Amino acid sequence: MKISRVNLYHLRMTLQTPFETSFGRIQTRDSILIEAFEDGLAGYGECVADRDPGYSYETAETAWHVLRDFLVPAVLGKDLDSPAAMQVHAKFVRGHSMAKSGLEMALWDLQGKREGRSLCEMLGGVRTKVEVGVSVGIQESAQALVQTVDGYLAQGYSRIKIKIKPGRDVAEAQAVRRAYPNLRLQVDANSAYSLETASNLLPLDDLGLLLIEQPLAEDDLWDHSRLQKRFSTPICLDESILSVRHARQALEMGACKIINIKVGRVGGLSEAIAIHDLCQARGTPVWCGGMLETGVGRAANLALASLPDFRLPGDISASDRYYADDITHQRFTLNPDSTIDVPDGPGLGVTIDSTALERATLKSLSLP
Ligand code: OSB
Ligand code: MG
Repeated sequence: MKISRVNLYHLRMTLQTPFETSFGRIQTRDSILIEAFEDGLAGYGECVADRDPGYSYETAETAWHVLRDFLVPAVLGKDLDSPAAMQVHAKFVRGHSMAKSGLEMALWDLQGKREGRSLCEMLGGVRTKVEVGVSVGIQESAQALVQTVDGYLAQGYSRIKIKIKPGRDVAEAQAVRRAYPNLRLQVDANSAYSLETASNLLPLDDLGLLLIEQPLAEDDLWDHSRLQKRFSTPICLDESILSVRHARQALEMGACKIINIKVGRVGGLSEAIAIHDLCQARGTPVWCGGMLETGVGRAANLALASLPDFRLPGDISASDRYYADDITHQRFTLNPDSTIDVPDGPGLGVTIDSTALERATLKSLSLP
């Protein structure tokens, strides 16, 4: 394929409810929509960098800069054998995984549309629907948390993840466990602890959690390996795994027993598949994380989660959990068995609602 033009849209969308994690509380979500053209056909990708550098050092502004000044110029007019070939031209850019990932995604969508194949089919997916759960932000109190969880269970979600931070952890998890003895439950600390302060989390080991996600710093595989020895609950890494090399080293070190794969964090669908394949070969389960995506990124996550080693429910909730005014015509809805259907149309299988896109756009740019 050969890309002749790329449009960038910096979006800001209002969340249905504020979302609070150990790194802050947000009411709106930024992202960049990437629209790549070949012969009048457009492919779409989502860059999940947010306004603030809380989860990652990338922001919508750094990603805009890197896309505009480096990544898009590096692929315009180049002959690309495959969407993944874009990574060869992007190699001179160190890091900036979310920027790279959004561009690669647009090429997958374009190729799928050209060939009339769904992303699920292109990636080797084996399921027509995938199990999903909800990631619940930090609430006012443990009691409010149980009430919020209640609401999601009533909607049909059968796996709950709760966000924790120091001082808002064990009591919260115990309260949810007491209310729902058999619920599939997991926690996510988003790097809020050190090896020392993580001792406070030891009571979590008695709650039968599916996993404890990213307790320690993102650049600290070694201390995660020490911590895992103290817990029988599997540690799952999110922020720490930026590539298939990190995944291999984490597994060899015993730093985790489960890996959360996010397309944006690892630099694109091709790297996500490489991590999936490595984990599958080593008998390690993976699951698909979420970044509060719009319908574009959500479609990609559903396709990815249809691969065989995605053995735990993903953070891929229904569209209405996130935005009232999404940018795709398609709305993803929850089936009664806590699954969401994998899109089967060409490429991502979604179309852009240009009116909603216009409402969400802060600025746009056409290249060259
Ligand atoms: O750590 O998994 C995370 C959202 C933004 C940044 C980081 C995370 C999250 C979530 C939300 O947990 C998952 C979702 O998209 O529903
Ligand atoms: Mg996480």
